[in-house]
Amino acid sequence: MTNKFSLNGKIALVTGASYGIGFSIATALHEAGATIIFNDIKPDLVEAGINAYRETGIHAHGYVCDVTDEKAVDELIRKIEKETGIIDILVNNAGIIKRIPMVEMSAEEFRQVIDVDLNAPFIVSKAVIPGMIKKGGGKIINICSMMSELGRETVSAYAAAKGGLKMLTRNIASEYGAYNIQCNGIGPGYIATPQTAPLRAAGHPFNAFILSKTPAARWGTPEDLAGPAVFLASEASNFVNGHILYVDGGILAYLGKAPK
Ligand code: NAP
Ligand code: GCO
Repeated sequence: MTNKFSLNGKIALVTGASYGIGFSIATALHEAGATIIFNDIKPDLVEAGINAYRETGIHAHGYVCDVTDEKAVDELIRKIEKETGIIDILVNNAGIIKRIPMVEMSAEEFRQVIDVDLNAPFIVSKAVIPGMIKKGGGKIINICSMMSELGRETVSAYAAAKGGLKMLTRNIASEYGAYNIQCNGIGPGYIATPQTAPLRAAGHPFNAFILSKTPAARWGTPEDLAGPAVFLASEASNFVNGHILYVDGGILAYLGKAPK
């Protein structure tokens, strides 16, 4: 049974993975046997990422690439296919959030979030799928969110993007399942990374709020996503397609801690 979770001989691209959730997922995929490729938008972060991977014993291939730039993404995928090989596993992890009340958010700010969190997974998946078809199959994992299911104040663009990403996941599963490509999502709960650092600042009311909404009464860690990512990247999930696996400590199942 453990062999079903092996990624030996597989090539994995994790976008936006110089740190945070992407770094943790890439590390887990490596530990399962995969060759790790990642990109980031800033050269210094790619360099820092390569060094951080090296410190954990991982020889990761790092590239500077803005995932919203279709030409740059196409060039990156062709370069990877030439230098390393056809990608078996794609994790669309790169993402941004802007926390602004909707009526105060400009259309440009809205577009920027949609561009990174929804358009980019389309662009990167579109570039990678032909190679997967040629190779006889592949795995695409889209990093969704609680906001694929729920809304809250100030995150209209992010929720719209992550809701759309849930349906893009299902559509890729529908359109390319016949080519032995499985496309699923991981929906993290509230995870302690730089993206949520403002919400976890000392005394921020959101911190107590999330603890009251999470049965586990803790923030998630990037490492909590490692096992689910290996499962969805491996042959253990070959008949799982179009599924969003929520890794949220039970938030979506829980009304919240009743006041005493
Ligand atoms: P993070 O700490 O903000 O890291 C995001 C990563 O994406 C960074 O490496 C960032 O690079 C990269 N990135 C942003 N825009 C990019 C672009 N245009 N091209 C290439 N790379 C780009 O976020 P995180 O918390 O690790 O989240 C990772 C993913 O999980 C995101 O999709 C996020 O929406 C999702 N998620 C997070 C949580 C959470 O609680 N943290 C929960 C659910 C879902 P730079 O630093 O150079 O910008
Ligand atoms: C927020 C948070 C969330 C998390 C995550 C939850 O402002 O509510 O940033 O959006 O990042 O997406 O799953």
